[in-house]
Amino acid sequence: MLRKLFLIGTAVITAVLATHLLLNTLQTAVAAAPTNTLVLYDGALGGTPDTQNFEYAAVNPVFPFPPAQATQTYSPALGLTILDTTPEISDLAGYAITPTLAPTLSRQAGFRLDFSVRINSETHNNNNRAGFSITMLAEDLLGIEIAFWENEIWAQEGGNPPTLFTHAEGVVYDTTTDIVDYELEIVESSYRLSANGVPVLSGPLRDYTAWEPPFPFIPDPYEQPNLIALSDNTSSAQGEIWIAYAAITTDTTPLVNVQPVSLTVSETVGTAVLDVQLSHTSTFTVTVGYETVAGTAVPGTDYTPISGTLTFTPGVISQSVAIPILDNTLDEPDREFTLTIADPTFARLGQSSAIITIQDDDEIIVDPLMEIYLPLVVRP
Ligand SMILES: [Ca+2]
Ligand SMILES: [Ca+2]
Ligand SMILES: [Ca+2]
Ligand SMILES: [Ca+2]
Repeated sequence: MLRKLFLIGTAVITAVLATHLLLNTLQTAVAAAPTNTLVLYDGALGGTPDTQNFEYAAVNPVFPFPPAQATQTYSPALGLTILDTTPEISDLAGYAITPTLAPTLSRQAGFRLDFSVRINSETHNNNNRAGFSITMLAEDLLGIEIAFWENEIWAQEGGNPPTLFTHAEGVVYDTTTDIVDYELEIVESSYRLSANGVPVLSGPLRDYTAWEPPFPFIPDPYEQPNLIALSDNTSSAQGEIWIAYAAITTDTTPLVNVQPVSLTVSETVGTAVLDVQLSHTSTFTVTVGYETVAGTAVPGTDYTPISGTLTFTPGVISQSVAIPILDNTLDEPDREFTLTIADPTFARLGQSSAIITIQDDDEIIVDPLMEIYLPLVVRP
């Protein structure tokens, strides 16, 4: 029944379970980070995560609520924090991002949690539980909870009971041998986890909001927007977890741009070639639609209209679009039309249109002799 309790809304929890929670109320921002990256914990800087941008809580939720025996210990020699919930399996303990520091986690813009962790030991008495979990929820509460065992990393199922919080997709992985640099990225309706730069697990985001706290006075973490938590959040598992680093980066999806913004070609050119480029490569497959839009240039007369979808597999950063330009022999003004891109997936629109100007190359050649003998020809 008390299978999952959580570590957020600490003010509320404190008021209710003050004697059972260890809270650090002083938060210290860490050193300046890149513009869209917030370092939540860097063990190299010293101290436990709650001395940086996390809050810590530990609780034994089993009546009569004895003090939690879980510990967090900073190891100067290792430069990391050891979270140990092995003394009492029913203890819950771990970290959640300080709510006032949480950035908006937009699925459309994408976001990624980088974390460096070693599962030194983990045991569980329930196939659907793990002694260490990463929980990350977007602003709209869709997200993913990733469970860590010694020999497997797997996703918690969402939806409604009885499938809610059951063992979903997973990958065999040895989490125990060393610190592993993980990246958990969420874009649109998907998550992707990589370990030391290698993709290991991916799947759809889940909705965990159907979970309800066992007591009405306990806040529901799965209703907490922009949640990032690293914890043993179950009474059915325990572990010793080494936590070295965690950082959240927002706006991870690339911008997709048409280049150049304007292009002038002769009507004899054959094809006008433009590039559609990503601002950086993606670990997801990016798609974007494109089409030509008539201006003073007439489709079918001045150019052949085209439309379609470009696909950028992971690692691909640029694609060409070739538009047939139609030649003629008419002396005419320059004409223009537009190439537009729209409806990107796993990317955001940047420069979304380019103007193509078709230059005329024809002149009417007036033969002065024709003016003289033409009348002679047509008149009897
Ligand atoms: Ca709920
Ligand atoms: Ca536990
Ligand atoms: Ca021509
Ligand atoms: Ca012409």
